Amino acid sequence: MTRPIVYHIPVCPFSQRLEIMLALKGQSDAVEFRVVDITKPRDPDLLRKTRGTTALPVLELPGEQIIKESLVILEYLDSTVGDQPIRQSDPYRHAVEQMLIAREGPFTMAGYLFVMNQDPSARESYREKILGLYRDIDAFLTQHAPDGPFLFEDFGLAEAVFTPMFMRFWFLDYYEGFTLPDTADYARVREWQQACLAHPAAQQVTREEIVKLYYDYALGAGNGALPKGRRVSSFVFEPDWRTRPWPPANKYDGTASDAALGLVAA
Ligand code: GAZ
Repeated sequence: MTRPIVYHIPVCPFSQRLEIMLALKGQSDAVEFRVVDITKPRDPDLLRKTRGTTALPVLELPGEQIIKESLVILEYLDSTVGDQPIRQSDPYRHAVEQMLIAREGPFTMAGYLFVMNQDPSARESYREKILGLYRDIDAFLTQHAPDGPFLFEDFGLAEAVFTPMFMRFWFLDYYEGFTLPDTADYARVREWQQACLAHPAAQQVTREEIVKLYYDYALGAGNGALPKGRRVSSFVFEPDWRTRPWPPANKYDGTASDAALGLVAA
């Protein structure tokens, strides 16, 4: 039988959701992952299949049926791969996890805008914005899962959705000095975040990889775009991120050179 194909960017948080879910089920080989290099023009055949849209991940079923949007792909694969879904089977409990998942869009957007911000005077307002969303999640977890650490007994669907973002937000720590305040109004969400980050099914990326690859985001250039004065994206596969030095953390001082970043031979 031909396996479904996921076209993805290896370090993309949206595709890591799928990898985590498959790892939780012990079904990592049920899907074929095909890597797309977003620093290069998109393959015309894939562009035809996706009808001109470029956002990844995309799931292709045998027969060229295409499913877009990570949360939709996640639920589809959860229903069709392995013998038991990770989502809650009880309708009320599933509604609870869906309410939490409904918060991921604004949460992702807040972190994304914060890391990409180039105006030092706006930092505090981005910080306040994301802290407010963390407090909302704290209140939600305190209401529905006071004992923790997860929303239900085990790491599940909501955790698969949020964990990749918690990991991407390592770049907020590095480039913005942003961490959760050590106060009671964040205690429950901090516990959740830490348990998510530590789970063995969610170790597809490391802090070092995130910080190095997302350097261009910190300079305001997202999705494989290039900051002014640079010719090589921080998302390139070669040279491998492991061989590159840690980027400068002072994002408001302009870009380091391709050479200083280890993106080209010095
Ligand atoms: N809603 C879609 C989904 O599948 O859930 C979003 C998919 C998406 O934006 N994919 C990006 C993409 O394909 C790659 S992942 N872009 C190329 C294109 O042509 O559209 C990282 C973040 C973040 C948001 C996005 C990403 C990221 O906020 O890696 O941290 C910076 C893009 C935290």
